[in-house]
Amino acid sequence: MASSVTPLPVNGDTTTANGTTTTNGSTPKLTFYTNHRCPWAHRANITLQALSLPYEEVIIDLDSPRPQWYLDINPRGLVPALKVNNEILYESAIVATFLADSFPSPTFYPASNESGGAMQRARVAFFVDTFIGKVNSLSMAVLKAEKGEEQEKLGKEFVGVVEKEVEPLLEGAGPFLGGRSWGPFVLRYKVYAEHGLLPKSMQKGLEALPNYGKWSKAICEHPAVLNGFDGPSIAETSKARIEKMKAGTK
Ligand SMILES: N[C@@H](CCC(=O)N[C@@H](CS)C(=O)NCC(=O)O)C(=O)O
Repeated sequence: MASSVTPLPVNGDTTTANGTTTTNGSTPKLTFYTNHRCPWAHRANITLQALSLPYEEVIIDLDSPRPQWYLDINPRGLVPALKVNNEILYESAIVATFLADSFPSPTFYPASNESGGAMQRARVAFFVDTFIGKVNSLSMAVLKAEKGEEQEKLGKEFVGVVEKEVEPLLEGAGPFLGGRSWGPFVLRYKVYAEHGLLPKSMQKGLEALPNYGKWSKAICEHPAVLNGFDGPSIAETSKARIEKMKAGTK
C-alpha cells in the first residue's frame, strides 16, 4: 500500500449538490477496482454512492488469475482497491474510512473534530467490530450447515446472537447511522433467505427484532446499497461457492 497518501481536500471552497467538498471545484480522480459480487467491494461502493463521489469503475474478473497490471495495483490481488490521483489504497475498511474522512458528512460518518464526532466514531468502530466478530463469522456456519433441522437450529442461534449483540446498538438507527451501514451483509442475508441459502425462519426472526428489523429494511431499500447489486446472480454464485466448500470438507 502507498506509504503516504496525499489527503483529499476536506475544507475546500466549493460544495457539490450532495455536500461533497472540493477545492477550487476540482475533486481528486478516483478509480475504483471492484467486482459487484464481492461484499467487501460493496462496502466501499456504498461509501462512494452515499457520498455521491464521481469515480471511474474498473471491474476485476475474480474467476481468473489476476493480471500483473492489477497485482501492481494491489499485490494481494483482492478487490476492492481505490486509486486516488496516483496513489493506491486497498482493504475495504481503509478505503471506506478514507473516503468518509476525506468527505465528512454528518449523516454518514462524522469528522472526529466535530462536536461528539469522536464518540460517534468510537461507537461505529464498536458496531463494526461486533458485526464482524460475532455475527458475520456465524453466518458462514449457517450457510454451510445441512438444510433442514441443522440449519434451522443454527439460524435460530444466529438470530439470538443478533438480538443479544447488535439489537441494543441499533436503538434509534437510521439507514447509515454514521457508518454503521454494514449493508453488504445485511442485504445478502435477505437475498440468501429468498433464494433458499439461509432459512426463511432466520430472516423472519431478524426482521421481527424491532431495531434490526427497521434498520435492515432501510438499508435494503437504500439506493446507495442497491447500486450495482444483482441479487439473483449473487445468490447463484454464492450457492456454487458454498457447495464447493461443503464438498471440500466432506
Ligand atoms: N479484507 C479484504 C477482503 C477482500 C476480499 O476478500 N475480496 C475478495 C472478493 S470478495 C477477493 O478479491 N478475492 C480474490 C479471489 O477471489 O481470488 C477487504 O476488506 O477488502
